[in-house]
Amino acid sequence: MKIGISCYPTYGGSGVVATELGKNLAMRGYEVHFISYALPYRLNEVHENIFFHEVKVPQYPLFEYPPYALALATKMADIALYEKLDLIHVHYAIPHALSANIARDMIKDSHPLKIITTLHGTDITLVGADPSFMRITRHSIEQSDAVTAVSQYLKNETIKTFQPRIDIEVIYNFIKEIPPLHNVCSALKHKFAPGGEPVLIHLSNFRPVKRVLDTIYIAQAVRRERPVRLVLIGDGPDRPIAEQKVRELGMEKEVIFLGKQEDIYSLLTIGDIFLMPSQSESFGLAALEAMCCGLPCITSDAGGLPELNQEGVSGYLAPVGDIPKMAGYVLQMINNPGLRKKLSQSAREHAITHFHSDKIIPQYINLYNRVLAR
Ligand code: GMT
Repeated sequence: MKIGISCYPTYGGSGVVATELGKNLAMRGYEVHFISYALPYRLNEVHENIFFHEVKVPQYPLFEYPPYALALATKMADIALYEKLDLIHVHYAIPHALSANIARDMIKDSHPLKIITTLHGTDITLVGADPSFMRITRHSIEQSDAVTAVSQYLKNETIKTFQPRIDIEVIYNFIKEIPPLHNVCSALKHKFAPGGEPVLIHLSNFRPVKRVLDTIYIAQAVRRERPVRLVLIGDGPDRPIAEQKVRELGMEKEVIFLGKQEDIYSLLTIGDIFLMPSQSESFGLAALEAMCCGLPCITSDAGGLPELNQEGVSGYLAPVGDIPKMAGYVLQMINNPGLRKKLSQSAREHAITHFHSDKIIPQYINLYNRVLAR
């Protein structure tokens, strides 16, 4: 089977899922063609079944807004025709699903092309629900041959917002590998927490929806009782205000900003507890990655997070913005190392049992086969 994959290549969950899915499919013998404006950030290995096609948008003085969706549609049609793609799997509805629709239309007399659309989160809850994009998002979803959502919550939101005339299947995010736990980067851990302080970790693209400031307030509340370190991985619009807040609170020694990083699995192993206090989260891939590195997670109870984070098994949940409750959970674990260790083991087991790629990827393959057999 030949599969096209389109996604945002930048630092973010939808691109990570698309890229890891493509890499896994290639390992299983499928030919995979990534189509995007840049090399996806985790597409960092060579494989005989993986190809990358860059979309270039010509600049022209008339184009105040360069028409990426059109250049993408043209590239998708070209690749589908010349490489004989069976299907194109797009991640994040806007604009990928629309571009795929246009591509399929352009080549329909010479080559059949099926479209699978995976909805990831803000393509439904924020961007797609905006009146400027609502009708085109519904249209793109309905014109797909199959649609998946990364949680039951996101499926429900999609139905509530768009009432699309197409079924939506839930296929959860997955973990690609199980890192060995003894591989802790101990030199790094010692550098960040020289006195053996517990290390809290947060990883995100620092958009307002992630509530990065809450992680700082949690660390501030915890340090009133116990010394602690907070390591922040990632970058984005809220980083400057987060840095400013840390200076205002005089916590420069306790809060470490690492910026964007590639080797997430190694970095996660230096942590003791993972924080995800998001305002909204359709699934929470970063928390899943943390769990499989043995980090209990303290998350908000927003969106699809309760489908991932199981209270008392993989960590704890609290209402959005409830800093005292989240800080209380951190202290509970810090003060009771036996509890933290037990949660560390059960979080990892939970991640591996329910969200391993061997369980999730076959669900996508099964969907591809069903769509192609229609
Ligand atoms: O919807 C977004 O914010 C974009 C997307 C991304 O590219 O970062 O994140 C979403 O997709 C991930 C992968 O499916 C999910 O694990 C994240 O929960 C989800 N983010 C939100 O819903 C905020």
